Amino acid sequence: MIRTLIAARRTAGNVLLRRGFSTTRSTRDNLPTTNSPIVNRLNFINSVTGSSSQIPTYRVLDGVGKPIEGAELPEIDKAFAIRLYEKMMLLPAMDNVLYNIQRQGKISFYMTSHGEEATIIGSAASLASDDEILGQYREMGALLWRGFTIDEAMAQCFGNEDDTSGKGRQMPVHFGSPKYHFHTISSPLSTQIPQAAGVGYALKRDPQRRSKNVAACFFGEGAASEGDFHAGFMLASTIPSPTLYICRNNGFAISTPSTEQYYGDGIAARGPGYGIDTIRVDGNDIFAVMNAVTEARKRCLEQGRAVLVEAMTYRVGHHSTSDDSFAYRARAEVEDRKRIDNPITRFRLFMESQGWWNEEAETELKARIRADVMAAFKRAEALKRCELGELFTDVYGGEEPWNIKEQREELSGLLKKYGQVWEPWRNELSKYKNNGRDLTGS
Ligand SMILES: Cc1ncc(C[n+]2csc(CCOP(=O)(O)OP(=O)(O)O)c2C)c(N)n1
Ligand SMILES: [Mg+2]
Repeated sequence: MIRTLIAARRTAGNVLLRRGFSTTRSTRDNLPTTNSPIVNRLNFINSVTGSSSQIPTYRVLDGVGKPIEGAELPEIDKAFAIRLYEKMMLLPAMDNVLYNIQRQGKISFYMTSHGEEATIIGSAASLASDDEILGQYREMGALLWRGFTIDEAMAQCFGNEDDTSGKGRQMPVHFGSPKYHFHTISSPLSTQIPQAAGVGYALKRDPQRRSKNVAACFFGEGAASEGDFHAGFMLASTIPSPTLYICRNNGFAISTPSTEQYYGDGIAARGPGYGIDTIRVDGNDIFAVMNAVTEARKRCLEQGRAVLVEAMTYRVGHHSTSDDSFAYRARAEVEDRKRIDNPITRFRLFMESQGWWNEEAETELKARIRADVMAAFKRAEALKRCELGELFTDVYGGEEPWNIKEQREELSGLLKKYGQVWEPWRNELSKYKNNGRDLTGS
């Protein structure tokens, strides 16, 4: 059968040649649906670099904050450097307090950014303040960079009446802010990845924002194992949009190390598969992150296409307050990473080498930040929750549907019956503004 087919093809080729065609399909240098060159050797590939080496990691500052030979520093002055450093330092200060508050049972949950300060602040500082951010959950620093206050962050975590993110209806760290173009975090992993491709496309279609804004999407290397990663990349690749994907590769997805998360060359190797410009960067080097994100953003806008940045870092903290990471990794490994590759220390050493920072400034900053965070915590703790009836608002636009009405009436009935006579309910009601009277009517 095969021999017959080959013979038929040869005959067809000869016929074409005899009719004056200079080439046949089998002798052209590529096939009709691809520009791939024809070769005569079996060449299996398993690397996007062309050799079998891994994609390199871009770096500007070495482990002790010294610029590496030939690397370009971002153009920043002392004031901007101090702003970066202050925000990097604010993150662990807030993380430590909020983590402990959760341990005291005052908030239900928390997630820290320990170890990822350079990736988060460096990226945020390289975006325009009105670029749309779609985060995963560890990106509180991007909001703080844009002007979200410590009070606002505390209010969200406490779910109190000042919570501008969601009136206390979301879990802690599920921030959102239309004012700061920060789309509300949602717990199911990777949903933000296809959504970002859509946001990028909407930006491209808007004459006011076309070539001006990108959709910046943060996700973890673990989230990249979800189907939505591929759906999102497919969308951004085939329906081009200025979507800037920033993967925080911190080595863990809760207890699953990245070595069990993929067999290929990290997340970066997937970008070229989708025809997406890609770079891998040292995520503990704030200057490398800034240069990479600045260039990636420029490409997004100039080409109207997605770009991928994979920031290599290490999750120093536990995954969340629901995790004890020493159950699956050695304490010594974490201590080593904290010491050797600390993104904050690296940047501080650079600042000191420029004469922009010293011990005195460090002591003053730490004391000021600590006082600010503690004061915000006290204020947040003293505030009540929103009115209980807010539980039912903002679910749908337009007229309230019957099912929401029915649920409100049911709760209202139960509260009238048991709200004051049963102690757990009485205690709980006292935490709401007006003690739930908007529903009980008394
Ligand atoms: C669809 C879905 N599956 C599982 C989870 C549970 N979960 C929450 S965070 C997480 C790990 C994510 O790891 P990664 O994306 O690397 O982010 P990191 O926590 O390291 O920042 C998992 C499995 C979830 N929230 N959603
Ligand atoms: Mg991770």
